[in-house]
Amino acid sequence: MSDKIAVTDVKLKYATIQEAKTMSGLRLILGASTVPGPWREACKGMFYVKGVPYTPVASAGQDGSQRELVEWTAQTSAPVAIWNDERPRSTWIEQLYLAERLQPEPALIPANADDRV
Ligand SMILES: N[C@@H](CCC(=O)N[C@@H](CS)C(=O)NCC(=O)O)C(=O)O
Repeated sequence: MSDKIAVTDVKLKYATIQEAKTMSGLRLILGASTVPGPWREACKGMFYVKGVPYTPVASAGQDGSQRELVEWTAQTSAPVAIWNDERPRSTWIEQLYLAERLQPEPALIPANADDRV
């Protein structure tokens, strides 16, 4: 086993942004990097615990740039969650509320506001 992480070690099969635009359901635009980014892993984790399936989508476009990401989501960060034809959600709080709406159980936001801090 090599002590280096290679691009081929990434196990997720990523759709392109072009392909993802023709799909329905949940698509998560993720940085297709071998290093596990905290925002990406947290976003994947939220939908994993909810049991909501998603299509991973590579944030870099066909030409390796962010052009297609910006055209679709009007910003440059990842992850971005897109549910059906709703607007792209590029911040963690929007992604959390989307996860809660799509699958309320198990709840990730405590019902009692005092328990949220
Ligand atoms: N937009 C996210 C933050 C995600 C974030 O900062 N992601 C990093 C990579 S893990 C990124 O895309 N940075 C590049 C950029 O913001 O243009 C949020 O507000 O929850």
